[in-house]
Amino acid sequence: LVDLAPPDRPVTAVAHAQTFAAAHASITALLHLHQHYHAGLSSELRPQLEQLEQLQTKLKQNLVQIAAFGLVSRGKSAVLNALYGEKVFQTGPLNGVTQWPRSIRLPLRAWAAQPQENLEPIQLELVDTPGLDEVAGAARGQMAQAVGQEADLILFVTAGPLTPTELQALSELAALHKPIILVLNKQDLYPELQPEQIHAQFTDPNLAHLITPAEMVMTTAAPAPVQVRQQWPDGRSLTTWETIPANVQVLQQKLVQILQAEASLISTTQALTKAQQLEQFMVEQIFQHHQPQAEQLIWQYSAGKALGVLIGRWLGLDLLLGLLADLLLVRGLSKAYGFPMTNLIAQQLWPTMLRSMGFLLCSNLLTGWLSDGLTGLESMEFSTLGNIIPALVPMIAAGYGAYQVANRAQLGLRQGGIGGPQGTQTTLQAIRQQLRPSMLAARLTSTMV
Ligand SMILES: Nc1nc2c(ncn2[C@@H]2O[C@H](COP(=O)(O)OP(=O)(O)O)[C@@H](O)[C@H]2O)c(=O)[nH]1
Ligand SMILES: [Mg+2]
Repeated sequence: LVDLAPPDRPVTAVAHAQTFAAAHASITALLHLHQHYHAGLSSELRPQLEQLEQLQTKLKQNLVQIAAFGLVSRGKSAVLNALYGEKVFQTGPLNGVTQWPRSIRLPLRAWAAQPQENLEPIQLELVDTPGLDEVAGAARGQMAQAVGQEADLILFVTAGPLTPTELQALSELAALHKPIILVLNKQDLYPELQPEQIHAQFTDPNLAHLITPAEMVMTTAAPAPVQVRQQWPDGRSLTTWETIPANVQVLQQKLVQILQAEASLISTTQALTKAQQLEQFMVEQIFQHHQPQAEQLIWQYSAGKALGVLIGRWLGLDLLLGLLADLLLVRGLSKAYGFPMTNLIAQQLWPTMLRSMGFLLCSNLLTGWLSDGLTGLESMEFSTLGNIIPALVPMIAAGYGAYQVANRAQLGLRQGGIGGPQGTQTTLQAIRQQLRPSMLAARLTSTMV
């Protein structure tokens, strides 16, 4: 099992690295499973496999993606520039300055307040996006969805009170279960605006729960120059333009504080959840593809088992032959679907196997009782019945038992990739144990359905 820091110990650099590594191992195992066992379906599964590979790379690099969202001209590009410390993204008062998503990377250490401050070895990627109202309708929705899906943390940049479009966009983003920081930019133009005022605008309870005033930060990313008139004692006056300094320090420190405590938790939770979705989709495709073959197999083995049991009864080997047939059926299904029969699946399968044997045993008792009753009747028709019924009952029991075993085996194989000690489910559970109630990531899982 993954050995992660217990919740009461402070999250250290080691714990972050371990968390990233555990999630990386989980996704690598998943990729390996599909590349090894489903090579024949690789073209059908290519898009999902590629996305898994991207997740794998991201986790290997301890990468956290921070994307700026918002309507046009709220200062998304300006906020990211100020955070980066250099003008890397184009800004401007006109619509359409930022045409498509762009990004830049920096280490979290670049944000150390003092050189001796020991920040986590985490890579940040700042992603700039066009305004949500900037690109044409459908394309906008898709682009926002795509970037939103990938980002680990969202900076939603606004200026002044929120518009209905912004509230709508925020609700949609909240449904993605991502941490959102609401950046109240252009503080120089709206000095009176308070986070509580913005929070009062939320009518969506999900949103109000996800973004509290603590997740709102005021910034002045690119203050407009103001005209200053200097009056000299002798009556002369001089008018100059002055620019107050940009201020994104509070936002930067807020991000540092969140990332120091929970960068790996935020990132890996989202990566593993995404991996599970991809896995479920792929398994569905694989099962559909192999379904006809598997159904044929189940019929063959059930019929074979019924026949074997009938013959076995004379030798007193029917239970043994029944069990053997069930085992062969399970092995056949595992091969047909291309999923390995793991110990875990086998363990989960045993009760059904035993029940299948139980059916045979009961059918033997019932047959004995029936043939005793029927041989008492002397007439011709009844003696034929007396031969057929005792033979039919165990055959039906054999077939039914095999059918149940097949069903249980299919269920186990379906969940095989996700389960197990290195499975995404196990790793996610271990990671969630590290969450403390005060964390942003804890709030995300609690809203998850
Ligand atoms: N007064 C003021 N203007 C800002 C501030 N931040 C950005 N701007 C200006 O708003 C305009 C739009 O900024 P930009 O970053 O391009 O917005 P984007 O479309 O959201 O990326 C630019 O002219 C910026 O100079 C701010 O804090 N105060
Ligand atoms: Mg921009």
